[in-house]
Amino acid sequence: MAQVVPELRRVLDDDVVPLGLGEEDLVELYRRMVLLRTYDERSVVYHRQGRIGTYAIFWNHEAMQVGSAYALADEDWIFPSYRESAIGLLRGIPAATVLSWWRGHPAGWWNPLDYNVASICVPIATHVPHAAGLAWGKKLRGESACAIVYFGDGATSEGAFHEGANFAGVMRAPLVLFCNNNGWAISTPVSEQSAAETLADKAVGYGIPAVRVDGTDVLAVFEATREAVERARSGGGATFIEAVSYRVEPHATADDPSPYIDRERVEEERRRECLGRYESFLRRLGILSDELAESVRGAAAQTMREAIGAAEAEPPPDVALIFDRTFAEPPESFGADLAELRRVLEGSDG
Ligand SMILES: Cc1ncc(C[n+]2csc(CCOP(=O)(O)OP(=O)(O)O)c2C)c(N)n1
Ligand SMILES: [Mg+2]
Repeated sequence: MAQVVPELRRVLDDDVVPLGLGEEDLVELYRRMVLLRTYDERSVVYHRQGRIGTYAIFWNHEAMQVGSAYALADEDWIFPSYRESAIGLLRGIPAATVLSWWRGHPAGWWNPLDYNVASICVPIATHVPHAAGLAWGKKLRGESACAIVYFGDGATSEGAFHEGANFAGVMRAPLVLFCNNNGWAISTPVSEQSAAETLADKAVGYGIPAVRVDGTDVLAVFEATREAVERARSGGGATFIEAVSYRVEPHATADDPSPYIDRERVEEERRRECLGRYESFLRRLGILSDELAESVRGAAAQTMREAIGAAEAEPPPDVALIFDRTFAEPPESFGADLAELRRVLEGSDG
């Protein structure tokens, strides 16, 4: 029977490099974490300037996203939730595209086949069955690719999570179920979300092996995901990874966590946030110099400056888009509705 070891796996504190990772990999992991960190911090500023709408902050989630994605091959599929909105950057999706998504602009959507990255999923857990189905399809076709699906602690209470996990377990689908357990589903703590001792326990009921890992330890996340990917490719089916952290920022820019959050815990977690921890590790190993850190940060800042410029240069979408792609054969009334909408908009300043 599948069993869960409740302890969290950690690597960074031991100053050992996981087998198979060279210095170049370690620097590349750093570059990717800085890119996501910069994306996130710029997005919050961009939101404050009123240039994007509500934004789901992922500060201190970078180790989970970068470490897990680094264990994948390009043929493997990524199914992000809104918390992993920028994970496609690691697959070459332009930052301007993701910024446009948050601007609600049609330039913010991409063809998933171009990057093997599915659309960003906002409804909680509804993408878990999609990912399970895609992974099963890969297996049916005899392809070696697998899929990874990201979701939060709260998502493990949703029906779609259980349907997807059961399906992946029964079909031995090559799927990595990656649970970002950041302690909160908006204002609901994990303790009120589930009576299970750990969220990884839920995988046991579906016959899926599970592992718990320190979500702020990029190398531990990488190792756990690499094992899950190896299992998936070798016909061993799905794995559940519970990556544990603590949300130190609001759920999203529209949230005020002050009435419910544990402020002391936030301060404590901020002191051991994932990028700083990884930087210290690299410095202890003599891999990261001030010059290298500065050039990596400079490159990420430049990427974001250009991306913001490119997103803002997008012309406003035509309102006809509201009616496009809703029906294969649109009802006749749409013509009149669109004409009415144009008439109203022309009469207003918008
Ligand atoms: C099906 C569905 N129900 C409710 C919501 C509203 N909602 C948005 S985020 C959220 C909390 C999700 O928490 P968790 O799964 O832990 O993910 P996190 O935001 O912490 O990454 C909820 C309930 C939603 N988006 N979709
Ligand atoms: Mg959560």
